[in-house]
Amino acid sequence: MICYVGLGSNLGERQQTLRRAIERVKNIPTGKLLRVSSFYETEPWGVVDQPNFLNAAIKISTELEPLELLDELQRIEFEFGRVRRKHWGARTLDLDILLIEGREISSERLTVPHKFLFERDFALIPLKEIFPALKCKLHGEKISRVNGSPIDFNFKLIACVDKNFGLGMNGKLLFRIPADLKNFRRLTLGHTIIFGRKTLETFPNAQPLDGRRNIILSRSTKKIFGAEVVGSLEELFNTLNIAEENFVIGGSEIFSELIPYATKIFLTVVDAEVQADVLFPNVDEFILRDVKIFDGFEFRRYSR
Ligand code: A4P
Ligand code: MG
Repeated sequence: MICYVGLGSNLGERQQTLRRAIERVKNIPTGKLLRVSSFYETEPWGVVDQPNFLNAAIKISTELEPLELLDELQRIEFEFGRVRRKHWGARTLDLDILLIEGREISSERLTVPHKFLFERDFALIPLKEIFPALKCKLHGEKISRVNGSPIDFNFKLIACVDKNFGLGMNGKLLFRIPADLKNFRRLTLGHTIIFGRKTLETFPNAQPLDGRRNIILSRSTKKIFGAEVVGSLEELFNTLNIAEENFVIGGSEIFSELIPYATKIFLTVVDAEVQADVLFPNVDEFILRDVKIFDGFEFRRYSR
């Protein structure tokens, strides 16, 4: 099922809490993070003598039943130090199930759509950002978009695949097409490129690429001359600049980690079917905006 979850925090390091909670949702059994909203600074609704909230919304898919999902979300709230005290009171992390596609639920533990969803702009505005077809009217609550969501890094994914979105085989790329390599260089030169250690091995002499800020996302912290090494997405977010162009260039694991936060995808699709052991992740959450057809391949550009 497809589900929209609202996040709120008004105690502690709110931005870090939301970012980590969003990452944590990836570990829900069968859970997949599909899309993430901006972060919004909002005035408290209901009980007003408490600090401002930071609110956001995410879209996820899961094979769990709604109540099992609620259990998982409450477990995450608990891990983040949430203590249930005052109703509508201050909290480090609140996760509410806002909507489930095609489902309405009214039981003791769970009401879906969330019972106050259509009364609260702090939930509607982030939700509408990732679910533009939602019909709702707003109430003029004081809400401002603030930087801090991982989507603010404007990650651009760039790859060359075959017709079946095959990306690589035995640690190697499937294709080396001069026009594609030239396009890759043109797009990324002067900007930041983010990649995994196995992708480094595919570069000439396994060396970082010139003329770009090279950032390697890797569990091993072994130093690489000419590149920065970060050990986690949180560390990556803390070193990146939102004003920069941040290109994600592979491999498949890094694409999968960052695609929920990406705003654009540049794909060179080669008109061939080749055996592959790693695939580019599903692009269904993106809209194909532009296709340029050449002899034997095409350049595709997707965005949200
Ligand atoms: N529950 C029923 N339906 C749902 C659902 N769709 N999603 C039950 C999640 N939980 C649901 O929630 C109480 C019980 O609601 C849960 O045990 C679950 O079985 P809770 O999180 O323990 O208590 P709560 O959060 O204090 O109550 P509630 O009614 O969930 O409050 P809300 O609606 O979460 O409101 N102002 C701003 N600007 N931003 C905010 O994020 N949040 C609140 C809390 C108040 N004011 C706010 C914000
Ligand atoms: Mg709640």
